[in-house]
Amino acid sequence: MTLIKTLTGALLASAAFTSAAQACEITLRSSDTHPEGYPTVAAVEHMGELLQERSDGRICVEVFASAQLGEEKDTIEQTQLGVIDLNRVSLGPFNNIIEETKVFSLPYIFRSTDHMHDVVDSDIGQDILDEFQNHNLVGLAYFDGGSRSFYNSQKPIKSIEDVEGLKFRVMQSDVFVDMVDALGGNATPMPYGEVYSSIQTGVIDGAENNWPSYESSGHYEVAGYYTLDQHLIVPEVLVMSKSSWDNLSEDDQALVQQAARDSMPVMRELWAEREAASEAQVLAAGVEVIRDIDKTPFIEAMVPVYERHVTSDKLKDLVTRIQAVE
Ligand code: GTR
Repeated sequence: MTLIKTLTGALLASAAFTSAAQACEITLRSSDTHPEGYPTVAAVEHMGELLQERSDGRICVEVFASAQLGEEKDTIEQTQLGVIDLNRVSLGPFNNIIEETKVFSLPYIFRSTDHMHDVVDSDIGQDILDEFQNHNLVGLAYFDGGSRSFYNSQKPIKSIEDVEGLKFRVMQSDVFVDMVDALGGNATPMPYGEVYSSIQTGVIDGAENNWPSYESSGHYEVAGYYTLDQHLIVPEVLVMSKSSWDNLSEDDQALVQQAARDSMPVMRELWAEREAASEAQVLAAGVEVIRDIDKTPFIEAMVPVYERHVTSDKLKDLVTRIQAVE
């Protein structure tokens, strides 16, 4: 009897699942380099739930976590081509494709996370999102990426002099290569997924990232010195393929846009929780964290990076507008 009940229950459950799955007329495939449970992944899943509910089950989102669809640079190309519908990525890998995104990737451009939020929530944020349209993409929403700091396997970095000669992986953007060079280190651009083994085998000495990525990638296991110089606060974005967007009716486009926007406050909350949890986990593992570093020499060293990358009037104007946000 119990077995029959269980079997019937299982059959009913699978029938319900099948009909729910069948109800999705449109399934948007979404890429993320982070694992299940990471705030960006959870935020896009939340967006999918909102979308499914508001479209009476017609539009669904399927998130492929843990770089199942590829590393960020490749998935951006695939999204431009319409092979991937949605992509949650850092702005960094867009720098070499969409010039205007550089202004949000400049070291020390944001004074704090609050400043970054105020800027991305303003018309400046919208102006940058609008630029994606010229590159076969639609910019939907901003997510948090915390502040990024250096970690390495060799020694505690206590001053700018300690950076000299260290080899750091950076995201694939010329801004970040120049940033590390300006600090006296050697920069190696490489995909995120190769960093762990590259540190382990000594190809590089370290990398730079925020607490949640440092923790979830396991980089802290191979690079146990983390210096909170906080050189970057790079917002992350959720973008959609322009061709997938164009396949939607105007009403459905509005639903997608609104659900993406509504996932932002949820993401911010999840981010704050995860930052604290990741820090606690990494500290418990015995990582040496250098907190009281003098950032002034780091900030001063960035002048040539700004000179090299902020050349057009358009970028200069964007930088002035960002700095003017209180
Ligand atoms: C993470 C970010 C990812 C990716 C990664 C990296 O903080 O969330 O999108 O850009 O850093 O360093 O490649």
